[in-house]
Amino acid sequence: MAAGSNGNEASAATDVVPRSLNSPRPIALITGITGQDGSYLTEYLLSKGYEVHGLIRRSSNFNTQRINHIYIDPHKLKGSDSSSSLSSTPAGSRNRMFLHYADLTDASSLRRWLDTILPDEVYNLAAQSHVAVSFEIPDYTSDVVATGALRLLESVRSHLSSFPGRQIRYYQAGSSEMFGSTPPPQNESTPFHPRSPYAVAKCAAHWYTVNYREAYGLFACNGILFNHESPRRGENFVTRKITRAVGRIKIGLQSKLYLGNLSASRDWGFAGDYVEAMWMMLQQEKPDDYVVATEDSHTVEEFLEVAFSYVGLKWRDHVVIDKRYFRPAEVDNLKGDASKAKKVLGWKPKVGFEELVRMMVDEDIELAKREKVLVDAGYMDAQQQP
Ligand code: NDP
Ligand code: GDR
Repeated sequence: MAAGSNGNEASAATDVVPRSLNSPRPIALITGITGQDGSYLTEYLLSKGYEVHGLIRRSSNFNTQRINHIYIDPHKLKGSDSSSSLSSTPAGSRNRMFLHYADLTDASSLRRWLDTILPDEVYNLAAQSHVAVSFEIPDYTSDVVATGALRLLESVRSHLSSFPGRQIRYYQAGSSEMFGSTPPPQNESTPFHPRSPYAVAKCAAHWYTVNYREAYGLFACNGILFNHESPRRGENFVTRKITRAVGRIKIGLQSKLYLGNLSASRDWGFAGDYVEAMWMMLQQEKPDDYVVATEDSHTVEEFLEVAFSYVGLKWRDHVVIDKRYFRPAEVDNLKGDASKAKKVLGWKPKVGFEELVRMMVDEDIELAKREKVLVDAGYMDAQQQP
């Protein structure tokens, strides 16, 4: 794996772990393992005793920051033979997370890793997941989000037909964005009315998943997840953009925060809670689709109020509205009805809205303090973010 901070590059290409068909552990394959949800899901599955394989895409920069803390570099394990990466080595037996290069735009790579890893569960989390960016790169977004899901489903189907007797349980990362302009509360029977190329592509992925379930009997589930956030959230989503700014303003590294539409409402939960629901869906007797949400909704302005006031600041002193952050079509109001997930899966969120905001601000204050040390020592410009 590519590890940024300690300078190690444990090449994904060497994480080759041929699996025996009678592995004692359940095996999961995750696309999008380097993303917010991928990192929490990996931690969760490892805690349950799984062997976890992640598909990562090639990047000109290291893209594994969110999972570096989990990775065990086989070269550093005592007694390991660094020339070998097979699971029979001490390194392989102690390390239960493995990374492999693949891409949702490359069907052959998906099929190859399925055939090699022989997973019991496949979680399709990979996506070009930024709604606003999907208006800029609609073709690519559709290729990864919609056709990418189809490529993976088809790879699973053809893999299973080549390995009679094997079973795979498949999770598709669906989104509340699919409901778009349909008014809340939204549940599994609410009609979709997507408002962006991203949301349209997620609708296609949703229906591909339903179709493979109905046509081929695949154990395939759609999780229709409402917004979920954490200190690992990408920095250009509004919640993290706000909490990063709060941290940096509080520590004196910036003074303004440029935002778009403050009146949109979202049902924001904690990502760590939501990955548990993904796993629970795949443990049921029958495959099905589930809405996962807190059932509590707040505007962007309310998020600002809680985040800034938590550290004694007034958001109106710092926020500047910038038209560039408005979208060609907006989703105004999302609030989920997760009663099916609560009843059937026994799932419920543990972290509420204000606790989530405070958790994110706390982490970003600490991050800003570390940045300040670098700025004061002349190693970093205040405008620059590492
Ligand atoms: P992130 O944007 O944090 O992570 C996306 C992941 O997909 C990253 O690992 C990224 O790799 C990977 N990826 C992107 N393009 C490709 C590609 N072409 N091939 C392979 N991998 C690729 O998203 P989240 O973790 O927040 O979300 C996970 C999934 O859930 C996504 O599908 C998202 O659309 C969906 N979702 C998210 C919600 C949320 O509120 N977070 C709500 C509902 C659905 P890299 O690190 O290299 O960029
Ligand atoms: P969303 O999340 O579009 O709901 O998609 P995002 O945080 O990007 O936007 C939420 C709302 O905030 C408004 N907004 C801004 N958004 C961003 N990114 N930047 C700004 O400066 C800004 N100012 C205001 C937006 O207009 C919007 O109304 C997320 C992603 O994780 C998707 O992948 C996922 O499917 C959905 O959540 C559920």
